[in-house]
Amino acid sequence: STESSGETDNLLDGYDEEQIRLMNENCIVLDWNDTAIGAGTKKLCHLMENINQGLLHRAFSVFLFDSDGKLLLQQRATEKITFADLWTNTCCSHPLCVDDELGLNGSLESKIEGARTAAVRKLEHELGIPPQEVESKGEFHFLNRIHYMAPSDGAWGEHEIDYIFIYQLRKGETLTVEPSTNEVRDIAWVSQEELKQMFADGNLKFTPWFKLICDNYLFQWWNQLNDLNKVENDTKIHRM
Ligand code: DMA
Ligand code: MN
Repeated sequence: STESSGETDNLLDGYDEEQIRLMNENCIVLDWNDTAIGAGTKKLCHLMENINQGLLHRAFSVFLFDSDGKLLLQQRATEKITFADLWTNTCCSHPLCVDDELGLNGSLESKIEGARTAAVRKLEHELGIPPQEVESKGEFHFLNRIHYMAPSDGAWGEHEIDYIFIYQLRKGETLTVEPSTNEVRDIAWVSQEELKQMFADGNLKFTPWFKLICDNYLFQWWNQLNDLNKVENDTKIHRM
């Protein structure tokens, strides 16, 4: 069902109007093999009471690197309903139940292409990066899929199969980045050392999926940025 139940209507009281509106987007509901089995609103998919009964949806995470190997991070806006104010990777969101994001023939290739289309859409929406720059100045690499669950505050949380992408800017290219204040509070371009210093700073807080990906994969990938073909296109779903 895509309708909200009466008992959960008041859960959104007091939040930002734009973020409440986005809770009506239709996420892709999945079985544990990443097959689309229906649609569910973003609100429905992010309520722990549904997640605790197994509700799972599709997501993507982009790690965007400049040609010097610096990673673009964002601090989520205070307006976000889940994981507000936390530092995280460049951009995360959900492919929606629309033709060009669903992966229409059900193959992994078409699902990756759908997630990539959603990534281009949200790089513009959250960070103001023009799609034509994304398409012309660098390349996406699909790394793998990570299945994880993480509670946020109160009633909200995540339970996703997350398509992980590295985007690499080509030598000499730069991107226009103009963050939307409703989505992003701050940004930073960091080296591996600078990110490790951020992790060591007790005043900074990070999203659970970003920590998970950093602890298990990111630094290995980061050391292979010039030779990603050895690590990309892993078809396995990694359960964490
Ligand atoms: C959801 O990200 C996706 C992952 C991988 C956590 P999000 O909460 O930033 O989604 P949105 O930007 O659509 O609110
Ligand atoms: Mn989600």
